[in-house]
Amino acid sequence: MEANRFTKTLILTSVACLIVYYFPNSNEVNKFLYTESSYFSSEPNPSPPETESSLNGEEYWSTEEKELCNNPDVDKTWTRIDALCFAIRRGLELSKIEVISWSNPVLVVYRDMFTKKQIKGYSQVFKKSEVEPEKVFDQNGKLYISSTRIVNGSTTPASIHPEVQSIVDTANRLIPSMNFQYTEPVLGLSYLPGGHITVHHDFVEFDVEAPEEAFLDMGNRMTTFIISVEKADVGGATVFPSIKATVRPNPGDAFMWFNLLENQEIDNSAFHGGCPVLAGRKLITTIWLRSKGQHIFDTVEGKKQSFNARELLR
Ligand SMILES: O=C(O)CCC(=O)C(=O)O
Repeated sequence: MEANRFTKTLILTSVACLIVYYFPNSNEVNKFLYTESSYFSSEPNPSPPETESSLNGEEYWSTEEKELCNNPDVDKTWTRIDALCFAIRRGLELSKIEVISWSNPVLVVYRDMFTKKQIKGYSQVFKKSEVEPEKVFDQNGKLYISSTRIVNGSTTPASIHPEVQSIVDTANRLIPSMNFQYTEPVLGLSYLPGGHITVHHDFVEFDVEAPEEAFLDMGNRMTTFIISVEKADVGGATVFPSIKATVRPNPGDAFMWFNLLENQEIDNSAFHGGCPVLAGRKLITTIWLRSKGQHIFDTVEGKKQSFNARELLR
């Protein structure tokens, strides 16, 4: 019954999105308002783990968060009534954009933003990089390995790797309302089975994490932009508990959200986590866009309020 409903919804939304994606009016934002669902993904009904997991760090996941990751009855992202897909054509390039959440926080998925060549290029760069377990800050600003963040990472700076520069250039071109000039070095993260990052905020607590002056200079992590490079066979979604949404991107897709309010204070709705990978490997690359140089501040009111996804459709 549920499967039939899902199949019907998937077909309807896929057809709707395909119409919007492939027959857009020239240089116009095309909208299609769904009556039922507008989010679709190749994995909306992930299989729950077959055995009781013995995940290192499982105690940091609430039951609700774990269910959002793995239980299709709880994950209703694909039925969100306000979600919309858009097709925006800029020159000959078509952006396929799914707005999952308009505000509190903004959550937007960009389907097929990157070519297979770009994704393969990134994979090869990461393979050759020196990868180490990710660390977190303790209360005194010291880095340590924690079971809240079980993932291997490596920075892959665009200034060194033309393959990474190509990815940054594409994102900058296809999201004109965001400025990719002031970012942290592009970070690759590889999750093996058992890998995960518990729910957290990307906003940097300057006093605890004691960053260098250059870090402070660019402002805080306004936006997180994540590109899917490899998808896990089971698990490995990204959850947003405040809006009960789960993103399950395919390689070549990207997604983005705002960590700051319009007045640059922390947006407390932007908590998120990398769900446990249960089989296979997940590889993502993260770009943190800092608030310095962002033209978006020219168009918003700068109030103590969450951004609106409208700003990303300009
Ligand atoms: O792996 C994910 O899906 C999220 C990654 C993340 O939250 C982070 O790098 O801080």
